[in-house]
Amino acid sequence: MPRFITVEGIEGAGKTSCLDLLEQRIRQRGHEVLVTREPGGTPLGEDLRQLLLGHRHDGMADDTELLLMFAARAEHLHAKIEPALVAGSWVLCDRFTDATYAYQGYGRGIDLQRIAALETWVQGERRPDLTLLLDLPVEVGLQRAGRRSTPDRFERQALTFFDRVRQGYLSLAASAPGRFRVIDAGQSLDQVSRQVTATIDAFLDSADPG
Ligand code: T5A
Repeated sequence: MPRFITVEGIEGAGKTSCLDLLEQRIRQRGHEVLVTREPGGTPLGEDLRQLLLGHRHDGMADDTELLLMFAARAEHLHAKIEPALVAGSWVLCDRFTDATYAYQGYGRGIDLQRIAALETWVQGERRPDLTLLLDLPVEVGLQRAGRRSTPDRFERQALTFFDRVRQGYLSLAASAPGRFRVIDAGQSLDQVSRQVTATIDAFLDSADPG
């Protein structure tokens, strides 16, 4: 049965290298893999991503931001994720609804129950089968992200915002230990890769025993 796997973490956590490694290991076991991202993943979703991350709408209301995230997600599920799973492909997604709980919920302060209501509306029963949370100190993540590009609308938030996001992710992981695997992403790339490999190999073993 195809599986839906998501990768989460604050900015600069190292999701890109983690996704590459996951894709490689899953393909080596003979599975098709679709790699995608949020917000985005479809033409409409990528347009919404520009609106969400760019600076043209810097003062956007928190609820607008939340609804645009879920609008992009509805399109993504409808046009890409669900068809891929139905066709038998595994799906690897760079961020998903845990990011909404972490950023719009814990970060912006939107009531988590309102997010949960949208989650049920947009996703029905669809939830990731496995989520890797790349956890690291906020200062380290932002320093890594900052070395690479000019800050987007989220990267301009204060350190305290990202502290709330990080703690939010850790609370989500603690509340769903069966789905989450927390990776210590503050270590060297080699050490992080070893943890990611061990995690996905164990998951693959349990997904296709024998
Ligand atoms: N968002 C998203 C919400 O608010 N709500 C939502 O519902 C969703 C879905 C998306 C933004 O949208 C927000 C969250 C985000 O702010 P994004 O571009 O998808 O933006 O996410 P970012 O986190 O901004 O992406 P980054 O590219 O910054 O993070 P990555 O992918 O985790 O970092 P990566 O892999 O590019 O690595 C960054 C740098 O660090 C180096 C890499 O080589 C790279 O240069 N690096 C390491 N260096 C040393 N040691 C290691 N272990 C390293 N790992 C990576």
